[in-house]
Amino acid sequence: MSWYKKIFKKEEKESLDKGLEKSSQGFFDKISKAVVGKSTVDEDVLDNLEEILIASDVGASTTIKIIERIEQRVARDKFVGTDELDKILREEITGLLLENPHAGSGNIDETKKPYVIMVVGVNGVGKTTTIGKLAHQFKSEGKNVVLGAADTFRAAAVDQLVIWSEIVGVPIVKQNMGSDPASVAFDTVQSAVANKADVVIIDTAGRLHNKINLMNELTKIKKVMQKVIPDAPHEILLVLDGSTGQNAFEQAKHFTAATEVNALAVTKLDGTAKGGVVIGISDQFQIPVKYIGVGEKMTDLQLFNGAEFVDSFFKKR
Ligand SMILES: Nc1nc2c(ncn2[C@@H]2O[C@H](COP(=O)(O)OP(=O)(O)OP(=O)(O)O)[C@@H](O)[C@H]2O)c(=O)[nH]1
Ligand SMILES: [Mg+2]
Repeated sequence: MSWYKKIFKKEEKESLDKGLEKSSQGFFDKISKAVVGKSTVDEDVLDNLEEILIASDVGASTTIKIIERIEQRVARDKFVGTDELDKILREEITGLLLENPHAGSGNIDETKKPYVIMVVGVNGVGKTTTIGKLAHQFKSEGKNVVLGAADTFRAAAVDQLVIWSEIVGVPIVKQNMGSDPASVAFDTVQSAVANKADVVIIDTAGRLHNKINLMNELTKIKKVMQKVIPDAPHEILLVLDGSTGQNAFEQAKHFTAATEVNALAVTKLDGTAKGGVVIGISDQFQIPVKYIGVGEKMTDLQLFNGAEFVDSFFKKR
C-alpha cells in the first residue's frame, strides 16, 4: 500500500482538514488579496505569490522552485487567468511533493522483527506524544509494541510514557530517573526480542543540536542496541514542531547533519498557521516526512500524504 495510493478514510480526511484550518485560511485570504483587480498572472501577481509562500513558512528555496514552475506554466499556457491560479499552484506543489522521497509502502519494514524506532528531537516538540500515538496505530494494526523509556533525564518523562503505555495498553521497559539511557534502550530491545515483539519505540530526552554530549549520547544508545540487533535502529524519527516555522527547518538541518535521521514527523499543525512548513521540509531534506501531528489525542497522528495534504491546505473556508 503506497502512501499516495492509500485512500484516506473520511474521518482521517476530516481531521486533516480541521488540523490545517488555520494554515489554509491565512493562505487563501492572502491569495485572494494578491489577485484582486488582476485578470492574468503577471509579474506583479507572481511577486505577491512569492511573498505569500514565504509568509506561509514554505521556505525561500522551495518558494523559488514553485514560482519558477508557475512562471513556466504561465509562459506555456498564455493568458492564464487569476481564477486558475490556485488550481495551477495546487498542481505544482503536489507535483513537487510527489517527486520528493516519501515513506514508501506501508508504515514500517515488516521484514525487520522487531522493527526498532528511535525518536529524537529538541525539548517539547512532541516526541513522547508522538510515541503514544504511534503505539496506538501499530497496536490497532494488530502489532505487538514495546516502549522504551530512555528519557531518564527529567523526573516526569518516564511517568509520561508510562501513562501513554497504560492508555494504549502496551508494555514499557523503564529504569529509574537518572539511569543510563543506553542501558534502558538495551533492556528494551532485549525484552522485545525475547517476547517476539513487532515494533520497539525508544523515547529519548529532548536535546539541543549544539550540546555535543547529548548528541553523542544518541550514538551511544544506537551502538548499544546494535549489540542485540545489528541493524537497529531501523528508523531514526526526528520530531519537529511545525508551529515553530523556520525554527523547525534549522533543527532539521542540524539533527540530520549529526545523526542518520531517516524519517520526519511534523507535529502541532493544528492551532498554527505555519502548515506550509511541511511543504518546505519535505522538499528541502531528502528524508521523507512520514507522519504529521494534528492534535493531542491518540488518534491525531497521520501518515503524511502529499496529495491529501495539499488538498486540505487549499481548502476554501
Ligand atoms: N496541539 C497539539 N499538541 C501536541 C501535538 N503533539 C504534541 N503536542 C503537545 O505538545 C506538548 C509537548 O509534547 P511532548 O510529547 O511531551 O514533547 P517531548 O518532545 O516529548 O518533550 P520533552 O520530553 O520535554 O523533550 C504536550 O502538551 C503535547 O500534548 C500535536 O500534534 N498537536
Ligand atoms: Mg518527552
